[in-house]
Amino acid sequence: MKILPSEITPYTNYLNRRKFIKSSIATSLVLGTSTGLQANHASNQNIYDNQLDENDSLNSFEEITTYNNFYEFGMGKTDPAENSGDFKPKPWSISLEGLINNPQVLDLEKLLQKVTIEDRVYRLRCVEAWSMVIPWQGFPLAEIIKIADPLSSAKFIQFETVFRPEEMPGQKRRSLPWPYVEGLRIDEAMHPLTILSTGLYGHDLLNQSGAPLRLVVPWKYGFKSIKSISSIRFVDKQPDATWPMLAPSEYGFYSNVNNLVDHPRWSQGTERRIGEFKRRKTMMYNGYEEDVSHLYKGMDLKKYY
Ligand SMILES: Nc1nc2c(c(=O)[nH]1)N[C@H]1C(S)=C(S)[C@@H](COP(=O)(O)O)O[C@H]1N2
Ligand SMILES: [Mo]
Repeated sequence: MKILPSEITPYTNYLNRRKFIKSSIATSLVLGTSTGLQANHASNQNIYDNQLDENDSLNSFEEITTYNNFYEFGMGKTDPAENSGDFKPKPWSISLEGLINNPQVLDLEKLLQKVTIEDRVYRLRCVEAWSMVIPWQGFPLAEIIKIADPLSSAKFIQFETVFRPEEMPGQKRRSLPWPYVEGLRIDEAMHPLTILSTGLYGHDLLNQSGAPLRLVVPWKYGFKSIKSISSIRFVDKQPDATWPMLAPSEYGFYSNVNNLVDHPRWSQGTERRIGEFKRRKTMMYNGYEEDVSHLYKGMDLKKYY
């Protein structure tokens, strides 16, 4: 696949281009590519972007797919792009487990025929204080929760990444306890901003971005957005999550973007947008305060970081 250098697309151009290609069904934003992998991306016309503004230029496909965190492929930012060539995201299944009425193993291809893939342009803010703006394709996590049909005792969801050391060279080392796990409270998981992503820029996710299915929770630090998900388990207690387990004083379960609560070793007040030189001020809840602050009403955000 070839990506043109002209893909540092300003946000407004992206919108105009979207209008321009409105009539096409399988939309590819990367003009001139047709990999046949895009059948799932018959996106609907509503781009969810209401919290972005004209200062939010899209990061390029190149930036989004060469500067990554995905420790299963190594700890450096370019490792995921360089070391993920052997990973096989097809075929894929996701098991639904735990406190639900419909435990089952979902075939991803079949699941994607049942859901509507939408465009969601979101900011992604890493706990390391860099950020990007990414045009995702995906569907609300709530869709899978409906299929699972949780019992009333299910209060949290735990996600797990696949464990395949033969395909994921980083898993041969103990840089993290494998498999990578993450969790959400069930109301956070049901929130309409929370999506499972299958692609970006109209392309299926590349391996380094979490193919074939990864979580995106735009108001939380990046490590919540767990990649290459193989199971979704409904539980009654707050589940383990990889980074909070490793270093609980540095990474909390909630990990909401909060410019007022610093990481013990650095400030969370500003961030570096990839591709920019000058630092930006970090916004509360990454700019999604209007949408999500009600979820945390009355909670001490210094305690529940
Ligand atoms: N399975 C898994 N998921 C993961 C990670 C990881 O190491 N393994 N890294 C997380 C971190 S720290 C961030 S910031 C985001 C980065 O997503 P991106 O590479 O698509 O920008 O993925 C998250 N999801
Ligand atoms: Mo991160």
